[in-house]
Amino acid sequence: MIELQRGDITKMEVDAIVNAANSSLLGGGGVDGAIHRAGGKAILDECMAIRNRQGGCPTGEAVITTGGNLPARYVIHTVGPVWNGGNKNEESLLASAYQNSLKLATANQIKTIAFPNISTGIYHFPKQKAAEIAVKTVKDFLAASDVVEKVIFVCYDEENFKIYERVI
Ligand code: AR6
Repeated sequence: MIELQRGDITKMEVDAIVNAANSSLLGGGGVDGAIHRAGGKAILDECMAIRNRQGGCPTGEAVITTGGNLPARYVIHTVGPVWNGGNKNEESLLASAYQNSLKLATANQIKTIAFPNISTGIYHFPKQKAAEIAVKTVKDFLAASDVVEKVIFVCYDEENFKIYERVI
């Protein structure tokens, strides 16, 4: 089951929200900044522990932490690709970011999960193409999933919301 919402992902009452992080896991701007601000220090503490253990999170992969003060119990931090013209494997790396987030959700018995529009802000991935990849990857995953039941795409900007309305 797929849903679409316009708004702020930090407010979502779901089992997990996904963060569009960077490989350092130390926080940043955009949705990453909003999640760390709203979720508090517990999230950053766990990110630091993961960093110390495995040296960050490569592009296309995902890690999981507490949701801290958020309504969501967990935050899944994934790293989308920086758009670099389209010949640097950006499309498959974006699909991997969604897939690996969903695999981690499955491993943690997460039933409901909300995604932001990964890579479409500071990382400049073209929004239409990103939405097509996101929706297809999630649909394919849900069709074969018996743990994750609901995926909510949370669009912060109007342009992405309109694109997702058409793509879904
Ligand atoms: N809720 C939902 N979506 C949001 C929110 C929010 N509160 N705030 C922004 N967005 P971006 P990226 C949307 O730039 O492109 C960070 O510095 C925004 O409208 O957050 O993957 C990280 O540390 C856009 O559609 O992430 C990385 O360094 C989408 O979130 C880098 O940015 C993603 O925009 C990652 O860049």
